[in-house]
Amino acid sequence: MRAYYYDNVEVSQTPPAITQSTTANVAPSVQRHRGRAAAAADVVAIPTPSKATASIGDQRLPHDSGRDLAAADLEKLGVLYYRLPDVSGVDELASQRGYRNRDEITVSPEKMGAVYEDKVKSFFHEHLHEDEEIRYIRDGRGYFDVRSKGDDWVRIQLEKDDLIILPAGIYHRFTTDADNYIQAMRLFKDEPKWTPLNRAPELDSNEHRQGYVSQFLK
Ligand code: KMT
Ligand code: NI
Repeated sequence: MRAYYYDNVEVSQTPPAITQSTTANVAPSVQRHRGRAAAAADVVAIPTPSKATASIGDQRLPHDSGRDLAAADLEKLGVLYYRLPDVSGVDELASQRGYRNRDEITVSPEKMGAVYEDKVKSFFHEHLHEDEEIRYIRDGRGYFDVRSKGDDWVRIQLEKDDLIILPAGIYHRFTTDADNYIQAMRLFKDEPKWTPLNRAPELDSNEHRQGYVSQFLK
């Protein structure tokens, strides 16, 4: 696990100068399919000035501002992190919290086929849930982004044996990284309640959102 502020914070305040790059005029959808080898070059690729604040490169690139956060900082946001090299640790945590069910999801073009791109886009739409979201990474890598107290994005990079608990009511989003592959165990109590509620002013009055705000953002 590594947590850091997402680089859009600086970018949105000061639109960057256009950087010359071989990938500068290639659509993000094309860049994505180039995979990991092209990723480093794509970091500096900025399609057009007008799009500078909307989409600087691909969501699957690191977007690393270099400003790190510790696990203790995540805890202040209600986000709990565990490194569990053995699944027995997950069993223990699950029984402590009353999680009796689990399944596994693989997010990759091979596994999901034609819907992969749409799925990844929908995971990346900012949302909250009315229950905790617990994910235990079994293989591959991915990023969970959560909102800081100041409403900036904090990017949490997860890999095999990382387990994360996002509290009910926190605004977040998920994406695979440039390798386009992650396998994760999803823990749930009875019926999975993962309905994403997309960020909107109306959610300010949602009881689960209010519970989160009063416990962690005040
Ligand atoms: C979610 O809710 O965003 C997901 O389940 C994403 C895949 S699990 C790493
Ligand atoms: Ni979610």
